[in-house]
Amino acid sequence: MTVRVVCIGGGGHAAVVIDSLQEMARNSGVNLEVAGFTDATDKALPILGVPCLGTDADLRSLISRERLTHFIVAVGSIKGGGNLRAQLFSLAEAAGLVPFTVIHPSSIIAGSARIACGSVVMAGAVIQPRVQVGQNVIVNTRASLDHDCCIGHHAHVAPGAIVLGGVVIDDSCHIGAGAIILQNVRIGRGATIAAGGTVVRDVADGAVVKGTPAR
Ligand code: JB2
Repeated sequence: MTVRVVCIGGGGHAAVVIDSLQEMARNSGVNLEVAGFTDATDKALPILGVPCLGTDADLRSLISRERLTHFIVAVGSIKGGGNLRAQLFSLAEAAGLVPFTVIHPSSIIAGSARIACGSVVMAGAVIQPRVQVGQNVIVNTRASLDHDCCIGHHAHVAPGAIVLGGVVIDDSCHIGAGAIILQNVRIGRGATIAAGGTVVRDVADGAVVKGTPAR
């Protein structure tokens, strides 16, 4: 079977997702084709040779016309508590597509870790034993998740973030670039940790914290 993936979104994050898909296609043995992407406008320029197929409203007709089988949400922004990424995930599933999981070949993932469908693990990321990653999560470039972490659906762990053992990150959180989350801390649903922050204690649902220690 040929996997024909459409990316939902056509900005900077989509470029990184498409590059990772192209690396997978070259290295994974999966019969994988990146068919194109949808964007807010159907006039977007190609990304890394991959064409804009239209807008999300075109998805149902694109499935038969482009023989699409799978999708990946390729909008990175989670402004508004992660709703856009969650909404796009539901929309593409409702159209009849299956979420595809993107694993860059240069990432390191322990055999006992579990990555749910529709998530992306970017170049250089490290995921240690017994970690659980939910659906539609971004584990971005060189982020690391140590043993026994649990990452909720639609969360984004930005480049270079370091999440120590036993941390729980609830749905739709944003862990900023270079942030450090100390072991066994719980980050509440929809919380944002600013880039470079160091989290030493639990963070409430929806809170925005920054600095060292983050507050
Ligand atoms: O509803 C939508 C929609 N809304 C915006 N459907 C679809 N299919 N696409 C949508 N978009 C598109 O997302 C915009 O037209 C635009 O092409 C793209 C957003 O691009 P931008 O480069 O502004 O952001 P991004 O989400 O791709 O990347 C952000 O997040 C990444 C994790 C940036 O902050 C990056 O620097 C960051 N690495």
